[in-house]
Amino acid sequence: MKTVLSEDHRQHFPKGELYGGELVLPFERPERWDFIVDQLKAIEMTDFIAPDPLQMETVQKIHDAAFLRFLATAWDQWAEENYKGDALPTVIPARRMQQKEPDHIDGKLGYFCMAIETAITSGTWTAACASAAIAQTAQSLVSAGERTAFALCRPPGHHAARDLYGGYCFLNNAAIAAQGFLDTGADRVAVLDVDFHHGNGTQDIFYDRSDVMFASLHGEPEHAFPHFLGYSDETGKADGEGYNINYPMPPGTDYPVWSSALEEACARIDGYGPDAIVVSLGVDTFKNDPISFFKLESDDFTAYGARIAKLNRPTLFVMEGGYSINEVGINTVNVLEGFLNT
Ligand code: 5XA
Ligand code: ZN
Repeated sequence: MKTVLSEDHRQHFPKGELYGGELVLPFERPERWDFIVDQLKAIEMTDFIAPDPLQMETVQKIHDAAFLRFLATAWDQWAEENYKGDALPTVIPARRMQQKEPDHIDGKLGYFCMAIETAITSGTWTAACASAAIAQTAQSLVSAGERTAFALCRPPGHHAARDLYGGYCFLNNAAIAAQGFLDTGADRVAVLDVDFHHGNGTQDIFYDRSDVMFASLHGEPEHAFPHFLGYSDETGKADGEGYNINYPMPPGTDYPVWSSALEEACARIDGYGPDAIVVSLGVDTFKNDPISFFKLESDDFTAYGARIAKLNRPTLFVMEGGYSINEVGINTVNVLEGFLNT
C-alpha cells in the first residue's frame, strides 16, 4: 500500500484553538501526523510517496470561486490590519442578517466560517492545498488500479462545505478525491465517513447529487459538533434524494452498537454499487479521545478495517480527525492493517 504525504502540513499550526472559553494548544496539531507516520514505519506495510501538484480544476468543482479566493488571500488581508494573533472571526451572519460577502477581513472570516475555533495562519493555504493534493494523488493511484491507498491529509477536510471552513477544515479532501474518481471514469462513488463528527461539508457538497452516496456514522448533533447538521432525516434532495444517509449515535456508544450502524451503511453502499469508496478516516471514535464520546477500543479499528475490505471495491482512505495523541497512530494503522489483511 502507498501512503501519500507531505511535510507542508507543518505550515498550518495555529497558536491556539478556541475551546472552553480559552485559547488552548490546538487538538489538531502537527504532532498527530508524526505519531501516524511513526506507526506506519513500524509496520513496514507502506511505501511513502510525495503528492503531485494540485489540480485546481477539480477543487473548483467542489468549492465556490469566492471561497477559494478568500482562503488564498485571507492571511495577507489579516496581516494588513496589523493584528497580533492568528486570523479568527468575531462576527457571523446570524439569523435575519444579510448573506453578503463583506470587504473587510473581519467580515469575510465570519461570512465563510462554520465554526470559530479554527484559526487561519500564514501557512494555512499552503498546507490546505498540499493536503488536497495528497488526496488527489492517492485517488489517482486507486483509479490507476491499486486496491487501496492512504492519503495522510492534514489539515483534515470533511467539515469544509462548498463555501465554508471550520472544524479544523479548509478544503474538503475526501470530496475532491470523490470528484477525481468521477472525472477519471467512475460512474458512482460512495463516501463512508467514520470520523466521530458528522461530515457536514461532504454532505453539503453532494446533497443534491446521485453520483456520490454519502454515509456518515457520528455523534448525535444534539450533543456533538457540528451540532447543526447530521440528523437521520437528512436524506438528500432533488437528484440526491436517498443518497445521503446519517447514523447519529448517543454518548457512550461502543463497538457493538457502532458496528451495527457500520453494517447497515455497508449494506446501503453495497446496494448502490459504487466504482470506488472514499473512507473519511477519523479515529476520534476512540474511547480516550479528548473531544469525543464514543467508546471504541484499539482492536475495534482493526475489525472495522476488515469489514470495509469485505465491500471488495477500490478504496481510498483519507485522514480526518483523532486527537488521543498516543493512540492516533495505532488506531489509524489498525484500520489499514485490518483492511490489508482481509
Ligand atoms: O472531525 N472533526 C473534528 O474532529 C473537528 C471537531 C472540532 C470541534 N470543535
Ligand atoms: Zn472528528
